[in-house]
Amino acid sequence: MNLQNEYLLGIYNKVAKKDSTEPEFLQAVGEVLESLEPIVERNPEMEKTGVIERMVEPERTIMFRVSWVDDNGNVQVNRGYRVQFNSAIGPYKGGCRFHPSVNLSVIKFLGFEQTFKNSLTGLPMGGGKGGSDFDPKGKSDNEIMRFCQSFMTELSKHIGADTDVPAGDIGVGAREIGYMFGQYKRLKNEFTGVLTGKGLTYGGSLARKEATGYGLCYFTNEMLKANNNSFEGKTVVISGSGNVAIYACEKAYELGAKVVAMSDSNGYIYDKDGIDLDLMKTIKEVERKRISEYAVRKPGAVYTEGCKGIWTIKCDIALPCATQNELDKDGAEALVKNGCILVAEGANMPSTPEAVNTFLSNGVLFGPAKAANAGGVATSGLEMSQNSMRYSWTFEEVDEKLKGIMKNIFAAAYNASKECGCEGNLVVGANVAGFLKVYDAMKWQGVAY
Ligand code: NDP
Ligand code: 2IT
Repeated sequence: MNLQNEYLLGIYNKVAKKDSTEPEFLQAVGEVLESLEPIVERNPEMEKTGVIERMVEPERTIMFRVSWVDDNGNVQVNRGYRVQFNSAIGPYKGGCRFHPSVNLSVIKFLGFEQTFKNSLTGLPMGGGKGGSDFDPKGKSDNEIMRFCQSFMTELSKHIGADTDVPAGDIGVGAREIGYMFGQYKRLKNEFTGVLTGKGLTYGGSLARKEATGYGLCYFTNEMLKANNNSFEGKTVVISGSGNVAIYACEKAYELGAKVVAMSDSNGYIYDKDGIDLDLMKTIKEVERKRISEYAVRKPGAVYTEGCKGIWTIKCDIALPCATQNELDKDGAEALVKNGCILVAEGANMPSTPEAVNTFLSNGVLFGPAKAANAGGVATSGLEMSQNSMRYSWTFEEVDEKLKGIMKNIFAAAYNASKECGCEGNLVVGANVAGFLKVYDAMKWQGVAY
């Protein structure tokens, strides 16, 4: 962290003191405050509104017990979270994550970033995030259902189609959303668009499943186009093998690239002939098995234990799509050494601050998460619109809108970077462009809530 502006440094120091046990949250706040330096210096009146001080404190933090009965009849207890971060520009909106690493720091960093990401989409959505330290791995379908029902029994008291609209994230896909939606409907006797990422037979949007990965590639394509380049003939490495990674892989192929590596939390596979996406989907989406299984079934593919080694594979484009801080300085240096020209983040905050600096100082084109992975929540916004209209658009209609939104986000971030005097630095550009709309809304809505 390298904050010079006294006012912003003061805000950071207060947060660092108050939330000293929340490293991920501090990391996310530090990055945004750094980006705001040029505009705060140009607009000293910003200080008087106290908007930035308010932005770093969530409007509401809900923590709750989730108890459920496992298949052996034993009672299990997990902790549930919903952080309603900012509702200045619309109802709280953001996913729920089920993973043993979930804690308040992780949910707060995600909710904080979501506020600016949602602003960038141009749609009227505030920021929120939720989840639980529940580990879905190895659980039976019935256990997943009972957990989701218990989680929603409490969550339902705090959400609503015009209040807070959760969705998926790590460990929460169509199956979990279905169980949670069913429980919400039972409790409230209401069929509303209270969750997004729903199944297509009960209010889901076409192209939502594909949206984050496709959007990431549309955004990457804009970055490449601005540099007179394209996906055609490029070698791509993608970390993760979940929802975002799989559909990023699909779109990268469609745009003419070859994807040679993917991973999970145990290890990575390298397939020099290009990943067989149908096989990957079968193993990951249908059978829910480990990625090592891919190397067992695909001749020529190699599996390596441990996930960080994936960044040592030579590629033109790297798309980290697994989790926060998965790409550190060593990984970034390996990518630079091997001639990587572009890194775009499908996951939230996958690159450590040192990795980001390594990319920026070595001329690697860098697409930060808030902008590059906003296609998922943007399409959730489109699902909300369709639910409100009681109407559905075709796959092509949603996909076209998604493309347009990613194009606009790139333009907004690029232009903001130019105005801040660091043309092409999309970290600064995305933070500033996302911030300005929320700033204005908070300023005009006054101080007391
Ligand atoms: P999934 O649960 O579908 O997939 C997650 C993938 O990341 C899996 O391959 C998983 O491996 C791997 N992973 C998870 N945690 C770790 C870890 N601690 N170390 C190494 N690998 C890990 O989630 P998504 O694809 O939906 O989400 C991936 C990322 O994208 C997250 O950062 C999420 O916040 C972000 N994102 C998701 C959006 C969405 O619409 N779903 C939208 C925008 C961002 P394993 O199976 O071994 O756990
Ligand atoms: O991080 C994210 O943007 C998501 N997990 C998607 C949120 C959403 O509401 O679709």
